[in-house]
Parts: sequence; structure tokens; C-alpha cells
Amino acid sequence: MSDLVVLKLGGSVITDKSTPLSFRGEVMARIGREIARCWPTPLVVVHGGGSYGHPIAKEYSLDTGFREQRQLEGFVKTIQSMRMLNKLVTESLIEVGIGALGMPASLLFITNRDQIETAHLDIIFSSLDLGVIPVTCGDAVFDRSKRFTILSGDSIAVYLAKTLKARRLVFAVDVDGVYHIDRQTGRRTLLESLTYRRHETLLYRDVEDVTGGMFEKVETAFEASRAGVEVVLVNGLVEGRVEEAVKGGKVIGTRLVS
Ligand code: IP8
Repeated sequence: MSDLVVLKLGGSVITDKSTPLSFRGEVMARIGREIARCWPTPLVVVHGGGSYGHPIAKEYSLDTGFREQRQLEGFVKTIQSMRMLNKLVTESLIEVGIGALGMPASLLFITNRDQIETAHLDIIFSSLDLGVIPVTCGDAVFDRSKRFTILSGDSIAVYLAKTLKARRLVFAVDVDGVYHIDRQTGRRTLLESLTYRRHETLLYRDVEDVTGGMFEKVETAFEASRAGVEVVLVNGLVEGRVEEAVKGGKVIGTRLVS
């Protein structure tokens, strides 16, 4: 187990999902400053698609794989759009003095039926070796069976945390963590820790993207937890939580318990 931390920045944290192509520059700058204070923790940053990825991916049904010629336009447009967002995220980190290198997932991963089959990790290893933070993202990628698909940032973050044997995986989301919702009263209680059993019984009420909502996120995150990675979900919109979670401190959020 290394000291590596994988940080997944949710698309709903770094973009405004109600408006296409709206980057939350101030939020990202603040998260950048928090990351800078975590130095010298080795870190890999993965971000979601938010308003740069999901609207186009949905419009062209990219998650279904190749069905018609028209989708190719959506495939390349999604990749272009995610490159723009990846560049903005990487630039925000560089602006606060962090050595960061953007590397869109379309050039790193090939999937087979949505599962990562080939991963070009050399670039990630070399970056980490040099003390440069790799910054990748959910993306449209080639798929051996479906021709292409959408690979979520969550799947990438979990894959990297497991493969690189990270100590910790932090999900920065736009809520405080996972909630228990009382079926009768509708009252929500934040769960500080969450077992898989409990997760299966919870009500998850959120809008689903092409890559799924909170249920899918937690489901995927448990794969890392089962592999021995500490997993915590925190609110990336609240100052200080990303920093504390990356450092492994006590923070408001939900920890997964395997
Ligand atoms: O926002 C999906 O990544 P996610 C990326 O992490 C695209 O689910 C291109 C929709």
C-alpha cells in the first residue's frame, strides 16, 4: 500500500450542471489551493463530465455503443468537450503552483463492454515519479465490443485506486455524503459510515446521468473499499473538506466500511 491518494472531483462540483459548458472556476481554484496544502502527498486527480460531458453524451446515447453513423459526431464532440474541461481543471491547478498534467481518458483507456480492458498507465507512473499530478477524467472511449462507450470518472478513480494500490480514494461530491432518508417522514440523516448491506437498503433520490447517480457511485466505490482502499465521500463545495479528506483527517462525510 502506497501513500497515494486518488481524488475524484464530481462534475456537479466543478461545473454548473444546469447550464451547458459552465465551469466553476472559483470552486476549482479553491480546491486547487486545498490540494496545494496537501503537498507532498502523491495524488491522482480524476474529474467528472458535468455540463461538459453529460448533455452531449445523452443527446447521442453514447452509453449504448455504436448504433448509427450520427453518433460519431457525438463521440468526437464529447471527447473535445472533455478535453476543454480537463484543460480548465489542469490550468486551475497549475495557477496555484501545482505541477499538473492533463491526460484525457480517451487516450489512456480502452474498455470491453464498459469495463477497462487496456490502460496505458506508463504516463501516470512517470508523472507520479516526477512529482507531477496526473489529471484525467470521465470520457467517451473506444470499446472493443460496443465500438465506443462512456467511461465514468468514478470507474476510472476506482480502477486507478485499486491498480495503483492507493491508500485513500476521496470522492468530492455536491452533498455532505450519503444520507439515510426516512421513508415515512422524508427526513434525511447523514451517514458517517456506510456498510455495503446498509447501502443496498437505502433510498437514493437523485437525477441519473448516463453513468448513473449516487447509487452507482457508491456501488462502484465499494469495489475499491473491498480491495483495501479507504474510501470517503465529502462535500467539495464546502471549504476545507477536500483538504482534510486527502490528508486523512476527521471530516464531515461518509466513509465506506467493507
Ligand atoms: O461525470 C462521465 O463521467 P462522470 C463523462 O464521472 C462523460 O460520470 C463524458 C459524460
